[in-house]
Amino acid sequence: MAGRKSTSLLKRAVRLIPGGVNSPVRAFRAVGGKPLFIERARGSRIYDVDGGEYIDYVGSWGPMILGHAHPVVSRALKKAVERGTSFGAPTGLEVELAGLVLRAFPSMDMVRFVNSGTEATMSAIRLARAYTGRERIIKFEGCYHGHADSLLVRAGSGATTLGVPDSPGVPQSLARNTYNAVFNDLDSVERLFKKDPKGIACVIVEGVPGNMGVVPPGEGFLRGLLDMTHHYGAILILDEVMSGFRLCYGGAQKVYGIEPDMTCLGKVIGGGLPVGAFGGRKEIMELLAPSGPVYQAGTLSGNPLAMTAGIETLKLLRQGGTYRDLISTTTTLCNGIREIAERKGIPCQVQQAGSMFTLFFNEKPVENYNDAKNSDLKRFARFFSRMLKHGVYLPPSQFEAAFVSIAHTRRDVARTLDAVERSIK
Ligand code: HOZ
Repeated sequence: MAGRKSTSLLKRAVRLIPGGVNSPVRAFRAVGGKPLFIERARGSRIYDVDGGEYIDYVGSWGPMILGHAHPVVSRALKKAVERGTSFGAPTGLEVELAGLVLRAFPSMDMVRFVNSGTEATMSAIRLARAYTGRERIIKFEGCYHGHADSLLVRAGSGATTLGVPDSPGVPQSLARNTYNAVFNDLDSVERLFKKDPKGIACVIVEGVPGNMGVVPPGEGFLRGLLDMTHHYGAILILDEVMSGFRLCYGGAQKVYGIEPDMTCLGKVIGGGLPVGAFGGRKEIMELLAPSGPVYQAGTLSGNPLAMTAGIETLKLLRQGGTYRDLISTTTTLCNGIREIAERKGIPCQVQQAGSMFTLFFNEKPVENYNDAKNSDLKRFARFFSRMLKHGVYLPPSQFEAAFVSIAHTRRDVARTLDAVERSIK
């Protein structure tokens, strides 16, 4: 619950910043109550300005896979700060992180770093359009790929949370170039390709959607999508900004055994600093300026702090046993929640993908956006508030993923399950 200091900061913030926040979902509008203003975080815990301590399952919306303020990352960052925070010129750090990323994702021959997932998807689509000479794109209802104009059409995450999946301000002329298909439904994709077989540049899809809550792809869906996309001469862009290092070291493409033409990354590869990346086959990537004519640039792209945090994070993640433990902690938590809900007769689905999960208050498994929207949102809001009261900080929306880190201990899981026991009604 927001205390005195959070409440007073919010009062000031709303006068200075729209809605008092710099990204909408964190304003708690979907769950009621007031947002907590955070002062610091360490390991699995965050602490608000009123001294409240919470077990954190937001993890800055994904990046904090090592837990907050991991000592190895913090030490490296302190040293990097002393050497200068941005040069606007190439560094060895960019080459090192590029090497790590490309080794983890063999489908990518080359990669470019940007500052956010939004920049990554927006730039990947520009490249796909240039490569194919086509204009239209296919995305999936409820998938969210950042807030570039063409992608705010039936978008998930905050856009759905706030009831604006089609944002005002997006020109009709642009929105018309974005087709929406139904996730987990290849027929819905084929209908679009048949309607416009030579006009579609690319299909963009989240590796495992987390922005309508966690909705894993069904058996053969991603493989079928890749084959169909190629059949019609288009490009498949796998948006692994969220799923990238959350399922395993190598993302959804490794788990589901596909080689997309292009991949977008973010979150974990920046170790908690602002980073995005897009990459793919050489012949596509070499169209990018200055190798080729497709323009894309950024003053702070590849800056040494973000690169340092990313390098240290990936090096720690690649150590043997890390994912086994992380996923086992997540599975224990998800099984525990299921067991409590079942015992109490509460209809809910706990959907897990690696170290991401969502608890949907829904009678049946959630396979697409419509299913997700049919969840009991009021019950979710009540559950969220009770969990917060019991010291557990969950994403403040049904249409988001919760994230577990390697800093979450068995004791954290036990305390979280105790909070679930008291909160789920
Ligand atoms: N849209 C992001 C989550 N999928 C971030 C939300 C926020 O920071 O408010």
